[in-house]
Amino acid sequence: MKQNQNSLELLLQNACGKDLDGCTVPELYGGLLSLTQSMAESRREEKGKKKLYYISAEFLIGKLLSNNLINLGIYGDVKAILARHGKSLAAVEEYEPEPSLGNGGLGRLAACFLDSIATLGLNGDGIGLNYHMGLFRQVFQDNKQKEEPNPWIQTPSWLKKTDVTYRIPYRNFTLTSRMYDIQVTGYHSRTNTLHLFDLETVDEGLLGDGISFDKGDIEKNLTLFLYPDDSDRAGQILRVYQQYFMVSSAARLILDEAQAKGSNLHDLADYAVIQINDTHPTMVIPELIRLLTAEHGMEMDEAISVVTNCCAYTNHTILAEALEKWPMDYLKEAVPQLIPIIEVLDDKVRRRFDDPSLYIIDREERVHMAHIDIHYGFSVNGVAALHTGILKETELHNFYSVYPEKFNNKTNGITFRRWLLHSNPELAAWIEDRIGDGFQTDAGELKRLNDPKFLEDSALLKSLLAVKQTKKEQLAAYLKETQGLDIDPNSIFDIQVKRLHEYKRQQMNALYLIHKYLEIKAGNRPSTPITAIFGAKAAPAYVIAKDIIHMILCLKQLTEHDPEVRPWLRVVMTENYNVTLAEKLTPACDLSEQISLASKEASGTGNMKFMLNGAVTLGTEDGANVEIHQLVGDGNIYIFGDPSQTVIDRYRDGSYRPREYYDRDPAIRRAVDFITGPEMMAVGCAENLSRLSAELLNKDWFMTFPDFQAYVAAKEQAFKDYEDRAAWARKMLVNISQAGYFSSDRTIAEYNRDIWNLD
Ligand code: 26Q
Repeated sequence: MKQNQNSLELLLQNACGKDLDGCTVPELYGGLLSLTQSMAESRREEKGKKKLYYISAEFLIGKLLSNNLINLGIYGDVKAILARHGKSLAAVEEYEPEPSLGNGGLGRLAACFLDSIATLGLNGDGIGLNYHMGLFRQVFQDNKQKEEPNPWIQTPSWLKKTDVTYRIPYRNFTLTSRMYDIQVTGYHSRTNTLHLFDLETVDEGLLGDGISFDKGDIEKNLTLFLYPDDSDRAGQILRVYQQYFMVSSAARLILDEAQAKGSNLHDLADYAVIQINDTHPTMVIPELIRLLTAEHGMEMDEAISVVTNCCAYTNHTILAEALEKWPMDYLKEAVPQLIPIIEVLDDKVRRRFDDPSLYIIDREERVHMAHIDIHYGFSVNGVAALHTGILKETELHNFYSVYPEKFNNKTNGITFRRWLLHSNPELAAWIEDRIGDGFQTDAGELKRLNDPKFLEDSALLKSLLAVKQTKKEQLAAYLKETQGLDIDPNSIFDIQVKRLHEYKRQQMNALYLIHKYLEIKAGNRPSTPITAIFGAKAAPAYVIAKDIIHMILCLKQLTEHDPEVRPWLRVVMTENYNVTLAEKLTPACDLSEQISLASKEASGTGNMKFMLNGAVTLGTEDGANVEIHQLVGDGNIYIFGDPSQTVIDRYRDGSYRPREYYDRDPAIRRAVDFITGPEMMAVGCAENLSRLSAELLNKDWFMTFPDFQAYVAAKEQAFKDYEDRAAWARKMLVNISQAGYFSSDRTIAEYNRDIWNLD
């Protein structure tokens, strides 16, 4: 080890270009970056004929340095070397900018998958876009969300410019895409690549106020932003331009690589399998068909069948509004060359089936992207058992009837390297002391913790609680330092962090907090103080989501300034929730809020991260919560609320009237009235609070009222159970022991077994 450290130290010194003692944090960062890059490079191998291309509009990769050090097996050594020179690796980690190239779950999943693909030694690369600004930076002003640009590309960078360029044709002009590469290190394994395409003429000077910019000037703005606000036509068309830029570059790369390996393109499916991450990359299907026919002389029918045998589609949502349907007009304006192909694809469908729900082009001349994927791909998968079931039985039932063999489930997973080894080394060490380090590569080994010899050992349970306490203290210190937030590590940490969306029901959590606030005012104090922690960004144009943030921030202000309530209930909302913050919040959580309206959350992945870190879930029977419930059993999870079938039926018969619940239930009435009551009005903005209250009373589209009482009861039960520390620690341990199923290594092994078949 010492020998290793000595040679590593020399390498690092060389990479930094000077003695470590004299290095600043940016210099150490630069040195470590170039050292890891060259170590990763040496782990590349061209293996196997067939390659997976995971195409995604988002890769929410988070910071890379520590993850790479861990995967290369040198994290401990580097930390020790720096320490010997009086330097802190944590300071270098803090300095690294986070690439926020994703919105939420779908983007983070893509990043976890890349880690597992490399770790399992599979030949598979990611393809996406190099947005200059990641997802906006969120700041709070006057209890409201404001968006600021979030540039992340600095020198030095993990991005490597390549000499691969492609000409991308649009209706009126042609752009040149250039490929940038980021290495993807596997855990003690090979290195793969994330290819991010960019446009060199992008002009960051185009930025206006906040995150506004001139959407018309495609040549200057194409890759400027991740998902520019698409609430207007210009934004939506820009999205079409972006998607085509990504998939046309991808299609050319895939054909080039296959040909270089000896493919005659008729046998493309032996060389390439393409996983389409939601519908954002769907245009790769018509684009590949176009290239095969127009540039490689293949007959249309054959091209269609070749492409169909290469493409597999993952669905991540059943919310109708999130299913992409592009008006033909948009496509005509941006990418007219795809229109004849899409028409042929639609025509073939019409000849085969006389069911309009299966058509690609609907009566309003909109192109249903998911329908292209299902007809012209060989696999369709959902991301949790319940979700896939709903796709088969409800949302995509008509497709399932004609293509039952295409449908399959792949329950999501998370990489344990980032979400345990990196974010919670204390817990990883605690586990290793009990069952050895086999769980690092075989997550199923965690099951060995589910043993009476551990579950009944009170000293051991105490030490598990001590790890949790350490992580809570670390989080409290971090939030104090970085955001000026004051939280008490001796309180219960009740955490809901995820994108702000009505279906995820942060508003129901907020209604509970109002309820609790009023109970405390009435003298009903909890046994242990509660800290409710939120973290969430709202889409810039999503009005009600922003109103919900406003309500939470007002509640924060109220509880903070109320001496009767403050000792017992704190409400906090972390600013700019991102991967870096998630890594700090996850290990510190006691109660994990997964309270989406049943049937709406396709899977969730935060739920898995919390479980792995010994939090107990408070959730509905939705997404992967269903599988968590099955794995841990009734006693180790708090499940409440109407089941998905009840919800689906209620939507179908249109019978839900929120006002009836309001009139009937005094607790609901009291909480809803509070939103527009004098206390809230004194700290908040009447327009936002009234709009939110009216929305709940007149619409409540995601049915918070029907689940409210059950939610309050389940939460109170959880808080009560928390008091028996040994019993709670047992629940924590059962959760950790059953989390192995949610390793993305398992998920990726299943994708490979059932869909990709890489050797
Ligand atoms: C679509 C059309 C126009 C503009 C934007 C979009 C759009 C953008 C992002 C649609 C969907 C997304 C992202 C979806 C997403 O993150 N889904 C989540 O995927 C996770 C991984 O499978 C699941 O765990 C979550 O349940 C699911 O919500």
